Amino acid sequence: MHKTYKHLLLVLALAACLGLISALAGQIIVSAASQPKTLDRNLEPVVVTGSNVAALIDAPVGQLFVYTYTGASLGGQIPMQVDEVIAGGSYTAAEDGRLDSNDEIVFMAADLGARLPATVSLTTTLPISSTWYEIEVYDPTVPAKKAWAYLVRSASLASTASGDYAGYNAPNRRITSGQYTAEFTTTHAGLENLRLNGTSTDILDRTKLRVVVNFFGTFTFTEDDLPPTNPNPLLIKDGPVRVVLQRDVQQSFLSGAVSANLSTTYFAYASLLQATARISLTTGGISVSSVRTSFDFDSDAAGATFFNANTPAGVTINGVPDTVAATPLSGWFQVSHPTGRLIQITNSAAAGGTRQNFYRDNSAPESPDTGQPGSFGESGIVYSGNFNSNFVLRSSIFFLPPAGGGSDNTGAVYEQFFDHPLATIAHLPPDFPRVYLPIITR
Ligand SMILES: [Ca+2]
Ligand SMILES: [Ca+2]
Ligand SMILES: [Ca+2]
Ligand SMILES: [Ca+2]
Repeated sequence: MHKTYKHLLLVLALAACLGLISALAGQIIVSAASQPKTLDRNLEPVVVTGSNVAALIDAPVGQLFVYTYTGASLGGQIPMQVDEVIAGGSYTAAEDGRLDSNDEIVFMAADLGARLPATVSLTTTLPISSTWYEIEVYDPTVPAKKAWAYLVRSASLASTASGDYAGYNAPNRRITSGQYTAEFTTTHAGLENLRLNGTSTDILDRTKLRVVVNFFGTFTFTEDDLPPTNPNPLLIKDGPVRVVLQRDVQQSFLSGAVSANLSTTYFAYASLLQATARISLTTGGISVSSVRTSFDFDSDAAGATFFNANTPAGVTINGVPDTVAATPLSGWFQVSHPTGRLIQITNSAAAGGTRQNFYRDNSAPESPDTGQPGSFGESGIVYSGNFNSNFVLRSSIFFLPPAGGGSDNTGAVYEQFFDHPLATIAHLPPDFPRVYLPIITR
């Protein structure tokens, strides 16, 4: 065979071979299946810290966007926000505008999608940096349940996500979402005026506090003894995904012999209100015999059913006393009302001491009474014994639609969610065509 002809054959064979590889590669792109979304926890946020996505550290926060994949094509952006955190752990409206390790990228689990096939290149689809992350989200209680989102950086993209899940009206000190409104009142230090699922019925009298101190007699301090408007809740951020509020209250009693510092961070999401309270008590040797925190509902809550771990069949809130066991401590309670369901979960373990359930359904006033007379399904926790003077209390309230038949008692499910938040794994994925094209064309 002629040498040149042999050479030509070799080139043709090589070309055919390359063509075959390209065709195979093309086929893989077409046929690669995406993994469907199986995660079904839809009321919770996904929180990714800067340290989870280290390759994006120092990116201007306005250049970060989150996309999802529908299972057939790249979906749009989903609502997200970046909340900046300073070294001490406080949220701030003004750090440096750049992602650092403790800043938080937040979006909602309900908005997540399917897994992008490994063969789809985001960098050839979107005008983005070659550094982007696949965020895999899974339910730690059922790890096979997963969903995905894609965190990208771009100097040229604009935010196109629609949706604003929670807002804050500062003059009325009101948190508003489609699922609930709640107000920090000006009449006492706490919450009142709670309305569920867009209805006008206010089912909450107020949140209450009772501190019983022994000092040449027994004194009971209430939420009315705390400053109601000084300070006001400080709005840190009213973003599309969550409202971040901070409230720091300092108050002393008995001419300064007893003082309390209460620093609370609130996150208000569409169907979830989270609070983290740092509590510090200085008692100067004076005995604090008990502290009680509770939610007192009002007569408009009458007819609702109260559940907790000890009361699985429920009792009717109607101002007529019921038997609800004080022990063992239930980590949650649920109130089911025709306007919706509310489930509160509290992790009080860090308080130490003796903790018991408090429940009072009695239209007769207690002594001292605060707010509207009497108690309607008033429920909370009583702290006594040798509890700690410095501790962190974490709590969440889930707001659900009215019960739609079947078993209505779902508090234990949400306690599991509270105890096991959604987990994330951030992958820096190989960008498939960019990896393989150089091998083919070399
Ligand atoms: Ca920071
Ligand atoms: Ca920062
Ligand atoms: Ca009752
Ligand atoms: Ca009351």
